[in-house]
Amino acid sequence: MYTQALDVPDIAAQQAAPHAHGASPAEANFLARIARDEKIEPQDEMPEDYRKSLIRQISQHAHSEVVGMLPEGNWITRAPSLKRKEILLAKVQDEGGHGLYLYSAAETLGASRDDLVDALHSGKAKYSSIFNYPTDSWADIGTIGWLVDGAAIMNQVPLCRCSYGPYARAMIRVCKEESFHQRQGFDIVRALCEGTAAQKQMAQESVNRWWWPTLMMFGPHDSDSEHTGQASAWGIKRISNDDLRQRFVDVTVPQAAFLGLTLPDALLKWNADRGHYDFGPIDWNEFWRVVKGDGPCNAERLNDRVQAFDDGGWVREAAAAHADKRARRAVSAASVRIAA
Ligand code: BYC
Repeated sequence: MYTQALDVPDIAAQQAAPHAHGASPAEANFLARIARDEKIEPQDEMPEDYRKSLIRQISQHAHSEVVGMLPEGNWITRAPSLKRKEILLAKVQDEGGHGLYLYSAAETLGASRDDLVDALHSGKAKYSSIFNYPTDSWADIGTIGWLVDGAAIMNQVPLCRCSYGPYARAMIRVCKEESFHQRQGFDIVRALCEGTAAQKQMAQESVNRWWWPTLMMFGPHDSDSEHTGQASAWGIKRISNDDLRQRFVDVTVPQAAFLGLTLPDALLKWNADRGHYDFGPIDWNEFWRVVKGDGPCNAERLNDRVQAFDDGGWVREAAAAHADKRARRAVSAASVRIAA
């Protein structure tokens, strides 16, 4: 259900034209390319603000993938069977891989990996609010896969069509892997719902905790979203925060019904006039508190990330020494060939 390509409206084509008015020839050319839905590649001319905005979004996305390994990593040693452990290990490794593709995509825009990582470690850069909540039970691993990865796919499928080539291409592979993640999560929740009453209760309790934070993943309402207008005009954002959130609610409600679970929102109700589910208000105070560093696990997540980075220092040193040795060997082999 999450993997199918979304019917994406061409926001860029609709919005780029007005911005071309009064633009320099270089900007007008850039906007015309966006309107034609051409991919912008690293060597192409691009407005400085476009480059900066992409570095902001892509690096925060990379940080989210890497920090996102922590809540689930917490359960690798406690997975209930060898099969579940293998699947979870593979999923967490995938998230690390997504972080690496995304840091590489940001580097194509001239960003330095060290600067990006420093920004995360110093608390300057954001990462997704969702990873600042604790994983208290095994059911949380299922809920993260089902809801959190489900929300991530909803947001990321349109990014496969984003105007910046390296980001769009990275997203294609990421979405394929996220689709497996979503299914494994759904499978965990389904197994719990088909199990004992206590197991089903564990699933329900987990969904009660994760539902609202998952809806917050899509970001502030469109009316409060600082970047949506410009990001849409540049073809980075194809669907707005509120529209993605609504699509997510619409596909998830029937899934919860299939599982026999209740979503914790008394105002959740099908609205035949709109052709969508209505849902209750989001607690934006909680959202901004968590985004600004005061969520249940913000401090723990950053400490763990910094610790993991420091612990991996010897690997980076060894890899650099190995690359240096290979480079020196290649130079001496080339000079032997020239001499011969
Ligand atoms: N959490 O103007 P807005 C995953 C910030 S990884 C924190 O709407 P924009 C997974 C926003 O950055 C999923 N901050 O921004 C991994 C901005 O602040 P700055 C991660 C948030 O960029 C492992 C300010 O609020 N996905 O799923 O137009 C295991 C104003 O917002 C959040 C991505 O990163 C938030 N939830 O739209 C399992 C996708 N929401 O930057 C799963 C790529 C908003 O001005 N990113 N903010 O300081 C995007 O699509 C967009 O950046 C967003 C926000 C929709 C997130």
